[in-house]
Amino acid sequence: MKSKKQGINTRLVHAGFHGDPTGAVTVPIYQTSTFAFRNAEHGAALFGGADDGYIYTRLGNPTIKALEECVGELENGQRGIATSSGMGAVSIVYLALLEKGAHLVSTASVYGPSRGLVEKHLSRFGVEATFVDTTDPANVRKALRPNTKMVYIETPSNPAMQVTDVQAVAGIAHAHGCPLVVDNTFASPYLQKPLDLGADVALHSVTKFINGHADIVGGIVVAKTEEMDRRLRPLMIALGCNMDPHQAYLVYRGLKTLGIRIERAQSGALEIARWLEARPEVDWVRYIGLPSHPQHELAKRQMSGFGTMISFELKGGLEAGRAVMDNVKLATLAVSLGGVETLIEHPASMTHAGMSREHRVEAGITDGLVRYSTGIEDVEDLVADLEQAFRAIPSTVGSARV
Ligand code: LCS
Repeated sequence: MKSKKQGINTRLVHAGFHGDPTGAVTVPIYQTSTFAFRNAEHGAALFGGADDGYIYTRLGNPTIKALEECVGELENGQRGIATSSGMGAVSIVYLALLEKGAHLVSTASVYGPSRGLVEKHLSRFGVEATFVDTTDPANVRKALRPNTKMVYIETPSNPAMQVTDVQAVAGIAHAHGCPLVVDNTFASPYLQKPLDLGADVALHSVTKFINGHADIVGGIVVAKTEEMDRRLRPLMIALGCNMDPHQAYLVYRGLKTLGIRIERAQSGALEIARWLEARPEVDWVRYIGLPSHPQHELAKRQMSGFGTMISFELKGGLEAGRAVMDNVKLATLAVSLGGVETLIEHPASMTHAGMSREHRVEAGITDGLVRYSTGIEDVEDLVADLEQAFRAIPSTVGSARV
């Protein structure tokens, strides 16, 4: 009984698993590279598509398929296409939907390497890109060119926390005859369903919320239609950026608790964001659940919650931010996000260091921006941790800006 009408937490626990011949109650790890054919005719039938069984793990595997079906169902799309990393998912989409001489329009505050892949690598094949502030959909319309083949947005964006109106941008992209791709990593399918809002493709770094336990790197792409799936899936197979069965098992296991993890962490995030906003040392806080966030109303309409990510800047700028990052004891100073453990990092010198300063500033990533990924620890402990770290801000930095 696994209908799409079931609640999201029911689907998180059950979707993708259809039983196992051994009676296992969840999907086992089919740790095998290849699958035996019953005879030569069977092998030929599998390759010819007359039999949809398994051939070779790069092409498909029962453990990976369980995860792909589950995420596909959560996103209300086709079965997902699981990849070795989130960048694998981004690569598939770019390579499938762009061609020599093509142009794409993308969010300026996109994850740094998603921009780098176009500017440093695809540019060698004549691909051009325009990065704009997609919080104003009119900027997308203005950036379109006759050779624009794809609109790619990240919402909420990493780490500027800018929210883009998916429905409005989908309308603009479709009127131009090109697909809209949404990096849904920061929201997860629990909080936002881009395909329901008009996007053609949703993708994730499953390293983050979907897995949620900071123990694997992975990605997934979900197409809205069969036709789009037929454009994308062959790229995963050809590039060889498939997920591994053990990796898929861990992600599928982590995914079951996505709802309870997000509900808990986002209630903590709201408290921490309010606490930060009230502190005299803080210059600004960007949490989409705060009414002060410029796209708070839009986020309320297109998401079912505000998530767990907070960006803030201290009045003492980078120097003060460093003091906090060096003195937190419960939050861990590390990149990545979306796990059960709270992480803190400095995008300008870490995750987004590969971007030029000009591009970072354009994307809202100021030198002093600190990113905080709220975990599921007790919020009183997280606040106490920040409070003691704030005491380490040298009084000499005062309100000086770096
Ligand atoms: N998309 C977004 C929005 C991301 O935040 C990341 C990784 C990726 C794609 C790529 O996924 P990966 O290949 O790493 O699985 N973001 C990271 C971050 O903010 N810190 O470390 C990685």
